[in-house]
Amino acid sequence: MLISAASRRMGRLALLKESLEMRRAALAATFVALFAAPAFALTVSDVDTDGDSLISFAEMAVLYPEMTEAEFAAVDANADSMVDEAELSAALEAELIAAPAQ
Ligand SMILES: [Ca+2]
Ligand SMILES: [Ca+2]
Repeated sequence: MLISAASRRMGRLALLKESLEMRRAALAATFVALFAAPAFALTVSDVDTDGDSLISFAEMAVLYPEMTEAEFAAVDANADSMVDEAELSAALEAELIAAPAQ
């Protein structure tokens, strides 16, 4: 009697653990799908040539020779003349700029 109650509880725990793990795996897959999307694959380090973790207009022009200063200013949300990681990903998301073909 005692043993069967205990083993029933163990079974329920195992089921709970399994469903939690499945949920975690599904969540992880969602994250991968969101952040590994090729459209958002560009990061600051791909564009930054002097290693200050910021993209200047000159650095941006290497990858985007067509970009005007006005377009750069639209990407530079805090108007410090540099594009940081957050501004770059926001610009990619808003399709202000397109990630170059890999
Ligand atoms: Ca730089
Ligand atoms: Ca900025």
